[in-house]
Amino acid sequence: MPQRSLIRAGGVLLAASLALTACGSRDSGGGNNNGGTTTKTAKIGVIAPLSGDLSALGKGIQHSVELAVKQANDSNAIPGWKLEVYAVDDEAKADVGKNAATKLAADDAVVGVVGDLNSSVSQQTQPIFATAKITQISPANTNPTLTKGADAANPKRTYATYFRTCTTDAIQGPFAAQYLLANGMTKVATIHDKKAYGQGLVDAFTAEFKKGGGTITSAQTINPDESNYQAVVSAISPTGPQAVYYGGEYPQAGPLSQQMKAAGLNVPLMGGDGIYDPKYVDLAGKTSEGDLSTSVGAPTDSTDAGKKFLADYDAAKYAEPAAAYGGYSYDAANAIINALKVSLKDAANAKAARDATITEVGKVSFDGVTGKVSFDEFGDATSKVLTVYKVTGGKWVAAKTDTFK
Ligand code: ABU
Repeated sequence: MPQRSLIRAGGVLLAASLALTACGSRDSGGGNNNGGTTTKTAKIGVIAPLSGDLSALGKGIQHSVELAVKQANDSNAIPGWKLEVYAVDDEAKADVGKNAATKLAADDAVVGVVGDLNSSVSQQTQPIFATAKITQISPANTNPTLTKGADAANPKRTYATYFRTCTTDAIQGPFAAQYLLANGMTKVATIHDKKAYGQGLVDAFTAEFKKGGGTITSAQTINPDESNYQAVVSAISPTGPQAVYYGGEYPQAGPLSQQMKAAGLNVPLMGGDGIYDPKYVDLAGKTSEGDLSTSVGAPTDSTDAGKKFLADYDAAKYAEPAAAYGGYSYDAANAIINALKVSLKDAANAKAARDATITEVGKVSFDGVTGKVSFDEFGDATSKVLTVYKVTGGKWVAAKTDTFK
């Protein structure tokens, strides 16, 4: 493993690596004689935004995978093998993600990857991992086309190597629509950032909202590279919405909420999991009180398994919090680790286990920190739990958790 990657992979692994280096050098996925016992190395990649606006989420993904790998190594979960984390930065950009995925695929020791965060980035990395026969599990991609293809009426699995532990916007958008309708909000304006996630989320929301008798008073888009949304706010204000539904992420949603309220449009902004982060409240300011989001799963601290994960994460003293996708990343890493218990058993090296790892990940079924972890025939998570959060007292507070029906 290149020294630079080890540093990126976090202090715990850096320390582990230095200890291993003291025992002798090791090749990529081959054997290493460590005090008379041969130990082979397999790597789990992390591909996520580790710098830039979304790095708060990306770092939580990275550290959660590091925690799962550390626990697996500590318990000697795969006899004869040590796992390492190889983390690369996709910067939340499709072209950067493509290069980062190519780097991971070129390392023969990589057998599975957790990421990406952004659906628009995974659209570019999926074929790279598929060609290399590397299992990819996203803890955060919610765009439905990544698993079922573009034709929702005739779903076809896109890549046998791709799985996700979170649910999709085909469920998240309608869940939000039903919540607003149930709370008497029948007139809503929509805005999205024209990216795969934002547009898909708003489309799914709109279909369910109209089906339930709601009216979309205005449908607008923004350019995510801009920060002044006055033109859009001016366009939707006269249409009298009771809420604004936003498809996109918190770096744009926070300022949008702030500018809406400053212009006198005092209605809640609601978004999906892309705005469920404390940074949204920081950016939107005090007037974000009452704003809403949905996010995948139940709140992590609402279950015993989730509480234990968060306690272990705190004890490991990572520099950044687990954030919205920590639990899903930890479960994704453990899905790969569970598969590796079978696929690495008789493998001569890590690369030789890639094919079997894909098959074994498809078969996993275990109680994770986000609930039961298993995948359907498309690679989607079988769990359909979502939560609505409301900004209350300056932070996100769970308002409703349910299984989508
Ligand atoms: N699921 C929200 C953010 C990531 C995505 O683009 O899907």
